[in-house]
Amino acid sequence: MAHRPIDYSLYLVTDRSLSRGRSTLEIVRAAVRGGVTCVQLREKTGSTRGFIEEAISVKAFLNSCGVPLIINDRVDVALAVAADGVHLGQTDMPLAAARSIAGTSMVIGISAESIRDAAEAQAAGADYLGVSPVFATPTKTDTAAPLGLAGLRAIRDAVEIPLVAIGGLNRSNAAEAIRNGADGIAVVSAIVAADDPEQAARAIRHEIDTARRPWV
Ligand code: TZP
Ligand code: MG
Repeated sequence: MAHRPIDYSLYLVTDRSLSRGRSTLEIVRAAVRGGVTCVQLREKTGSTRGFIEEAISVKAFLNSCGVPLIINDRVDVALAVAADGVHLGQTDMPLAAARSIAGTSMVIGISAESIRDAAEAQAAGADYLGVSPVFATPTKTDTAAPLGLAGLRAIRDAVEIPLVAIGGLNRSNAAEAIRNGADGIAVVSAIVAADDPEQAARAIRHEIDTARRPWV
């Protein structure tokens, strides 16, 4: 795919409702200081215009530090702000339709809840998968049953494209997700709702780095 390589290793997914009154930009800035390498803007409520305005301001900051911006659900918003990518679930716009609109320079990530989802998405040209949910989480309620580490490993063995583990990930389980085949750890509440999002990101970053360098 004709886009620059993305470091998925610590992937922040925003959630205004969990931010405890802090702005999304504030959370994103702190998280990037703590070592987040990729940011997905996820706005489930509010206006399209508000989403675009927020995306523009977050993107201006992320561009200044070389961190990519992915937009959740909305191919139109991703295109409007020239985001690096869009993330689509199993009931969002089909991958083929998104690709036909967005072209090959846009990263397209797909949520996979099974080996079948994962294999189909890879065959249809997904750039990466969000493997979901690895652990139980109160943050998203319309999910399938948790895959567990064995489910993550089974998807790892079935596809070659980058996998980002999502659902209940935090500093105590990030390393085992990496050791079971995840290329990245996607986090909502463990960073967004933390007392200190920068420190929370740094602690998860440390776990990921240690798991990737088992000889250290
Ligand atoms: N997709 C699958 S699980 C999930 C999303 C957006 C929520 C993950 O949130 P948390 O707080 O990191 O468990
Ligand atoms: Mg979606």
